[in-house]
Amino acid sequence: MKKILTLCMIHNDTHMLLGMKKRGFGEGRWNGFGGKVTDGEAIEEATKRELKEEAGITVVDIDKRGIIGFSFENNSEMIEVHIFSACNFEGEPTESEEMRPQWFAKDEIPFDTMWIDDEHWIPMFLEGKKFRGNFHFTEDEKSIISYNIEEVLEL
Ligand code: 6U4
Repeated sequence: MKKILTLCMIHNDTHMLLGMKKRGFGEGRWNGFGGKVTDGEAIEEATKRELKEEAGITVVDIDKRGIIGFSFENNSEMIEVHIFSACNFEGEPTESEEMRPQWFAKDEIPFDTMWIDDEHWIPMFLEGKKFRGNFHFTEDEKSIISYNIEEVLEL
């Protein structure tokens, strides 16, 4: 079984908007905004819906930048996260039940309090690259058992 999730990184020249996940998968970590793609929904559509629900903002243009597969020890479920970039949005980032938004300088991304794969792909993201990869985690989601990540020209 493969579950498709979206993740959108909002950023400008100097800062990135992250949200503190208040509940559910990834609770207690800073992350981009996103969630599950529902039946019949296009991935881009789901990305925009989640931005509205989780941060109260509306984006028009999003750019797909990465696809990463995640798997966990002793768990047959595969997760595929589609990662997007957005620079322009309407509305004021607002705390929701799920996320507390905060801006971070691009050279002060809080990797210590993020998913541990993030430090492997966020630098590529910030360099404007597109990428594809896979990460296999321990059951407790705290360590990477194996991974690969590479720049691609097309997704
Ligand atoms: P609800 O809405 O409560 O049923 P929940 O289980 O909280 O869903 P959801 O929908 O918020 O999960 O989706 C999880 C989010 O976490 C998605 O935006 C994708 C992102 N994510 C999952 N694994 C990740 C990882 N290893 N690294 C990362 N983001 C990840 O940076």
